[in-house]
Amino acid sequence: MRPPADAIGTLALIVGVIASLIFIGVEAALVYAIWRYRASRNLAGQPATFERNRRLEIAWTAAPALILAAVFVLTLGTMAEINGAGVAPAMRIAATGHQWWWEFGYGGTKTANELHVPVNTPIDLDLTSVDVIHSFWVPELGPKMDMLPGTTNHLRVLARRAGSYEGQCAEFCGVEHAWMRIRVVAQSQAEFDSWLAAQAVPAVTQGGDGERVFFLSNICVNCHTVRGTAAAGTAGPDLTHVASRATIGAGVLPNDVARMRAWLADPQRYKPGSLMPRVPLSDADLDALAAYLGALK
Ligand code: HEC
Ligand SMILES: [Cu+2]
Repeated sequence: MRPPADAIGTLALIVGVIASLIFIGVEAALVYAIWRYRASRNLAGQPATFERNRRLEIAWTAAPALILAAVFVLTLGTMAEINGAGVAPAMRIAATGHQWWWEFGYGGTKTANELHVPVNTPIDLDLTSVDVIHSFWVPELGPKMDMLPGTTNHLRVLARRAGSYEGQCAEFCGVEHAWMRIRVVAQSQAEFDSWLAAQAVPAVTQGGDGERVFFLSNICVNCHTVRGTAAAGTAGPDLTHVASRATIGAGVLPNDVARMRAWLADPQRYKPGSLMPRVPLSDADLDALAAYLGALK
């Protein structure tokens, strides 16, 4: 199957051409009428009036009806195609909206904000939300679809070429809606397999200062999971391999140790209203914590 976005693009092109032809026809008739019946031609008397021109009325009722019927049939075909057209998905990925980040589940392996997919492979995303209505939209991959609390919607996506694709929550979902970006990384099947295998591995215990701070007073671990450790919170993104992601906070900062430290020092500075509170920590603790998270590759 071709990418759903291509099917939508073709339909948009056809409708655009039809609309352009109508526009040109109407404008041409208008210009002609202005010229033909201009005042300087000084035609005598009242202009002719037309009442009950049956042929004309049938024509201007039937023509739009036929055009719309054609567009309707094409739209039904496109809808069937973007839903998969009977092609079974090669893979299902759970995608859950949170205020204001994305959770992706590959079986038991959870990750956040960065969706990895094998290239040229039909994939169904099972979309839901844990809080308000979000909407998953990566324009180059497929249509947008709402994520509703309590139900699961299915969205077919397919990436034709390897590379990264940008997306965005498309349903206003609160103050940080604008910083709810999606990054999709499409990879060859082999690259994808090794990425997923690496994500599935639990974190190794580092035993350093940063790890101690992370578990301190049960603050971070109350909200975050690091698989392989006692940290099992679910209010925030899974951090098991947080350093493997390109950005922090659903796109708000590029991901490196310096920016990680800045984020931890005050998430509210970068994402005001974000559901991660500012945790007061000493400079030394921040350094150690950023180094710990930076090693969670
Ligand atoms: C009350 C729950 C809560 C606490 C406590 C908390 N966080 Fe968070 N954290 C979140 C949420 C929610 C997000 C997502 C913020 C967003 O992107 O809008 C987040 C995001 C993050 C991110 C970015 C993850 C990503 O994928 O971009 C890191 C790193 C992080 N937290 C580390 C920590 C550390 C370290 C602590 C302890 C000092 C901590 N958090 C305490 C809820 C919490
Ligand atoms: Cu949203």
